[in-house]
Amino acid sequence: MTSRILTRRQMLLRGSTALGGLLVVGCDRLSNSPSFRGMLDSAEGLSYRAQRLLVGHNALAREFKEADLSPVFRSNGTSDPDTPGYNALAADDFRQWRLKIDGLVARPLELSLDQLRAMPSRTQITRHDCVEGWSAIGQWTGVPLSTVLTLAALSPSARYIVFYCADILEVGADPYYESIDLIDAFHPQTILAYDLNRIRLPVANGAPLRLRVERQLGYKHAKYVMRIQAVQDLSHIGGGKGGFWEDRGYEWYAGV
Ligand SMILES: Nc1nc2c(c(=O)[nH]1)N[C@H]1C(S)=C(S)[C@@H](COP(=O)(O)O)O[C@H]1N2
Ligand SMILES: [Mo]
Repeated sequence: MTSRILTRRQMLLRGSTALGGLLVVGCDRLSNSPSFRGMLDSAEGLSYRAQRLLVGHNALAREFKEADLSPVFRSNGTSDPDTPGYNALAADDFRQWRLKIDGLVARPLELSLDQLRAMPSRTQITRHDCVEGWSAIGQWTGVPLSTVLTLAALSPSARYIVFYCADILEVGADPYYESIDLIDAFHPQTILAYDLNRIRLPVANGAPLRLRVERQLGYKHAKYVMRIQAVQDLSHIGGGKGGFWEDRGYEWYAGV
């Protein structure tokens, strides 16, 4: 388990003090954005505001010990995207897979799994809470999302991070997608995970890469992530509510 202090120290060692600056700027920008203000004034904004007030921007989700690990980490939602494109990538152990990072960034990126694995990693044992009423404790290893976003150099106008997935959950629908704000995007426990319980992420749990955003409910944790896009607002993406389930009525900010 990497402590927050160690993460900070690692950042300093790497001389990426720009990251801290980016975070502060991100929060300032966010609170001045008209769409963000609008959301805060809505009913949903009430729980978002309460959560942010009570928990604070950088409060950590609880971390557990190895002894607490669930014997099995079940799969939910899509357990295999099973599209021709995904199957071809999986057949080759995702060697041809590339994570695209684009949108409001100065430096669009395409990263292989090996490149992601070569970056500084974070490991955390956390509890996953699904809105359907089950929980599981798992150990996740991956790259902090902040590292990837810093590499891509977010533009000043970026306010949300969108995750596009490989799976289609409903016939005729767009692929699964999700989004988070910059506060969660730069939170130390928000990682792009490639290992679960010390082994490569199984297809059932989102291979080759899935989001962990530990202070929110299960449906925010996008599996099978193919592309990450920085945007200014969410209204033109999918059904306009910021996620596959949000477009079907779930809350966008799903605090645990
Ligand atoms: N791409 C994608 N991501 C997804 C889903 C999905 O169906 N497709 N289901 C969500 C829901 S509701 C939950 S609870 C978790 C389940 O993660 P698991 O399969 O590792 O248990 O993934 C979330 N992310
Ligand atoms: Mo879920």
